[in-house]
Amino acid sequence: MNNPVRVNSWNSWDPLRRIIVGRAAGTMVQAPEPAVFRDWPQDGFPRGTYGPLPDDMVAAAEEQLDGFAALLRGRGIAVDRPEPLDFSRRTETPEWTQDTMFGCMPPRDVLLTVGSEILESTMSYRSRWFEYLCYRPLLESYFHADEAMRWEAAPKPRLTDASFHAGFWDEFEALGFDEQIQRVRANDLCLTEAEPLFDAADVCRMGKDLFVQLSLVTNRGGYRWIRQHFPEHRVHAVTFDNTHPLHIDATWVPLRPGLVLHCGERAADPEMLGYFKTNDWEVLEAAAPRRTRDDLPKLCFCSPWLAMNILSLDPNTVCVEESERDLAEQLSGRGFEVVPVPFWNVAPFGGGLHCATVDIERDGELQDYFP
Ligand code: ABU
Repeated sequence: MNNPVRVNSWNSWDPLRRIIVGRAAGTMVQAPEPAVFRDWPQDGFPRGTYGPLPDDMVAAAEEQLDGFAALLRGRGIAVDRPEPLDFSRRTETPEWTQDTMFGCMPPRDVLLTVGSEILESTMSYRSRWFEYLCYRPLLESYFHADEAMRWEAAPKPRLTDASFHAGFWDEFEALGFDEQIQRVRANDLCLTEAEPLFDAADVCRMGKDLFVQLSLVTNRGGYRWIRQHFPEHRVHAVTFDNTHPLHIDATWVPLRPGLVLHCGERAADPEMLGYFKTNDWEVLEAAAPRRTRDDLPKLCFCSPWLAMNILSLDPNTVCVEESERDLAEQLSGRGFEVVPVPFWNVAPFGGGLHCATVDIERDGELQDYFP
C-alpha cells in the first residue's frame, strides 16, 4: 500500500483513487448447498458434484485480473488484493457443515463502501460464509491507516435450513417466464425471511440514494437492515424483470449524474423509473452484448449482460470488456473515454469488471442527485 489510505466513496463514478481487485486462485465449483444451483454435466460438474476450477482456467483468469490491476495502477490508482484461503476446505458452524468454500473473485459481493464506512455484507451462501476473511488483512490495514474509517459488519447469518425454501430450484426452474417474473417481483425466491440476508453487489450507490435489488441472494429483511443501518440515506427496494436476479450491477449502472445505463431486457419497476424521470435522469438502454449464452465461457453462472458490468474511473472514463465493441461505441458516442479490458476469462469466477472490484476511495462528497 503506497498512497495514504482514505476510505471514501459515495457513488460509482467519482474519480477513483483506490480499489480492491479480486483473485481467481483456488476457486471451487462449490459443494451443493440450498442456495446454489450448478449443473454442468458437459464440463464434468453434473449437479451435486464439485471441485476446483481447472488450472488452465485459473491461470487465464489470474492473467486478466493481474492485467487489469496493472492497468489501473498505470493510471495512478492504488490497487489492493485479497488473500485467498484454501477454498477446498470443509467449513462448519455449530448448525451446519459445508464441504467446500467458493473463492475470492467477486469482492463486490462481500464489501460495501458508503462514505468512510466499509460494511461486510451477510452473504447468503454457506460456501461464502467465511469469504470475508480474505479481506480482513486489508480491512485491518485500512483501519490502522485511516483514523476516520468506519468498519462495520452486518449480523452474521445462521444460514440454517430455515433460511431457504426447500425444493426451490426444481420448483422454480419448472415455471414459465411470466410465473418466474411474478415470483421475482414478489421476492418469493430461494431465501426465506428467517433472517436478514444481502450481498453488497445488490446495492447501487448514488449519493444520498441507495437502491437495493431484492434477488436470489437479498431478501426483504436484508433491505430493511440496510435501510435501518443508513438512516441518513433514502434506501429503495427495487426489482427488475430478470428471472434470475443476482446483483444489480449488470442491470442498472449509473455512469454520471443524470445518466444511468439500463439492461432493457430487464424492465425496471414503474415506480423506480418514475423516480429517475421526475429527477431528469436519462435512462440509456445498453447496446446488446456481443456474446450470446452459447458464447459464454464454460462454468460461467452469469448472463451475457455481464457486458454491462463496467467500472467507471471517473465521470468521463469507463472500463469496458474489450470484446463488447457495440457498448464501447455507444458510450464513446456519449463522450466517454472507453478503456478496453480483456476480461471474459474471469467470468466463470463470478463476474465482470465491476464485480471483480470494490471501490475504497473516490474523490467527492455525499450529494443528493434526486433533490
Ligand atoms: N453478478 C453479476 C450479475 C451478472 C448477471 O446479471 O448476469
